[in-house]
Amino acid sequence: MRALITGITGQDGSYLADMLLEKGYEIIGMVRRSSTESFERINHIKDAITLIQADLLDQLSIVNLIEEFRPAEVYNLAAQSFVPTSWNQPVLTGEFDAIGVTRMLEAIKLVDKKIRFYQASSSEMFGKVQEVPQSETTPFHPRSPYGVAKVYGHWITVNYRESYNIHANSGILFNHESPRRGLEFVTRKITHGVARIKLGLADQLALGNLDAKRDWGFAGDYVRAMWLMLQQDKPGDYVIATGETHSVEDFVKLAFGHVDLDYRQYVVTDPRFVRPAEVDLLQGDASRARKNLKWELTVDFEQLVKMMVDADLERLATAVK
Ligand code: NAP
Ligand code: G4F
Repeated sequence: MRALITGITGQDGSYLADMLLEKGYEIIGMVRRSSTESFERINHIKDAITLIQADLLDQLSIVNLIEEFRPAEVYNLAAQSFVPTSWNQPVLTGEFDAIGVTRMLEAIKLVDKKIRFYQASSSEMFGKVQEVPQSETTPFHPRSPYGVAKVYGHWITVNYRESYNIHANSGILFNHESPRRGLEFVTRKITHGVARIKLGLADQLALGNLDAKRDWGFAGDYVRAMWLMLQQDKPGDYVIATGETHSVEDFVKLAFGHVDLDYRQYVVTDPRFVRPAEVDLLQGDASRARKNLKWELTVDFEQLVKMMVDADLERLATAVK
């Protein structure tokens, strides 16, 4: 089996590549051209995969890639994935996260409609939530240009499934984290900040809205759900979530507590990190995935927080030695 992963240098792309390699897949990773290569998350598997330059902004590069390698499965994980950037770069975010999906689907339609497709949709599409918990039938109300672009990406995936009979799947994934999470996302910002404070490298952590609530899971569990969707006879849409919700403050408290620190002495709020429109509460209902995909979690919230703090402590302690 050959799989193409866009966004292979990202958090999810790297975990998915790890998992597919273990299953015996041949992996083609799509990377965009950069003056300096940043393959930190896939350095350990670089010799076992094939990296090819192409860009979500460039239709022909995607067609050529799919034509040359003819993958059986395509996982479209590449995106401008940071919500605050989407207010500063709304047009670019739309190009990547909305029209980019159409470019991927057009390439599949042109080359071979039997290629199975996974689209990385997001719980940000629920935004100002219309019900709690959110499931596949909950109406969308996105609150950022990122969320709006992802709604487009979701519906174009559904549309190509219905119009051309493509095995096109939309995974509506709630927040998922890991030691490989980007440093600007709140979980990693917190665990990295805790490690720096514990090691005496910093004395403060500036955050935005501590009241926002998220349904946080472990990325390693979520990439398994992506693969499971593509192994089903019928394509579909699936919410992937833990079903639990916790505030940013809960995360902070647990992360500082894990290294015996009282967060109230270190955390300050900074209006720079407060968003023009917030998603106050996310909590997913993954019943469909549990029933149809037999998908299950292996890491709970507390284990996730501790895993991330421990990983940052170890990384920083080694770096300062
Ligand atoms: P991430 O760590 O930010 O990775 C994003 C990836 O997209 C990187 O490999 C990046 O490449 C690539 N990329 C960006 N623009 C590109 C372009 N124009 N052409 C080619 N590649 C491009 O994101 P993630 O957390 O792994 O998330 C993966 C996907 O799931 C994203 O679509 C995200 O929106 C979605 N999602 C994530 C979550 C979550 O909680 N993590 C939840 C729901 C949905 P560079 O290395 O070159 O920057
Ligand atoms: O970690 P975040 O930046 O993630 P956000 O906005 O929920 O988006 C992530 O999850 C989505 C799935 O729901 C993905 F689609 C998306 O690609 C991305 O992976 O922020 C989480 C919460 C927000 O409510 C934010 O306002 O944390 C709050 N927050 C508080 N202080 C902060 C901060 N967020 C960041 N990034 N930095 C802060 O200092």
